[in-house]
Amino acid sequence: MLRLYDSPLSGNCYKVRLLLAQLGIAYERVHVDITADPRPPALLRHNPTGRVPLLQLEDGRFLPESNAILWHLATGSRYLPDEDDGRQRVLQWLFFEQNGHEPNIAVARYWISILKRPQQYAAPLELRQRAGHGALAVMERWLGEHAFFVSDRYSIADIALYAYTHVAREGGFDLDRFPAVCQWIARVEAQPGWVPMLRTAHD
Ligand SMILES: N[C@@H](CCC(=O)N[C@@H](CS)C(=O)NCC(=O)O)C(=O)O
Repeated sequence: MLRLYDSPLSGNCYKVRLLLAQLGIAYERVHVDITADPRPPALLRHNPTGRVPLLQLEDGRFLPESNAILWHLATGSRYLPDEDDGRQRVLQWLFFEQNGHEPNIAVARYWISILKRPQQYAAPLELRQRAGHGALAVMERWLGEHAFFVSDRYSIADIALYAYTHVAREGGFDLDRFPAVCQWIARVEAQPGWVPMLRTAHD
């Protein structure tokens, strides 16, 4: 059985849980406390960054990085196009998510809602919030003309971007400024097999 090293508070882990639910794949969860320092040695052995999510495959190999895990699990399914053009566009949005979106929106949420120390991070927080609103504006422009990010079909590009967008308010982001993004969030939540994010450290 697949084994997911997982934190309930992490949007990166939620991406994987959401896709596994939609694919109907059973898995075992190993709870990791992402606020603990230093990182658990078992994690560091199998992921040089020591971060979650980390997926142990059925053959024993370990796969880190949420979007690499999404790609692996979605291959051959309806959540990743077969043809080159669609796959390249999925990659385009996965890189955007990791470069322009997650480092701003997820990190602001972590400082405000998980560590609960916004004052300590006041200066970088303002920069991340400005850049995160910029990423939401990119999404708003695209979603003003498209139902989903690739080929107007729900894919892992949507899962990757949805994970932290739908909780962006927890990072101080004003989603009301982005109506097309809010409508897309509702479309994602209407997909078959959708499951909510876990909400507490004990889930
Ligand atoms: N690029 C990585 C980021 C992973 C990441 O930042 N994981 C966080 C939880 S969302 C974590 O493990 N934080 C604890 C730490 O940095 O030690 C991915 O997409 O999987």
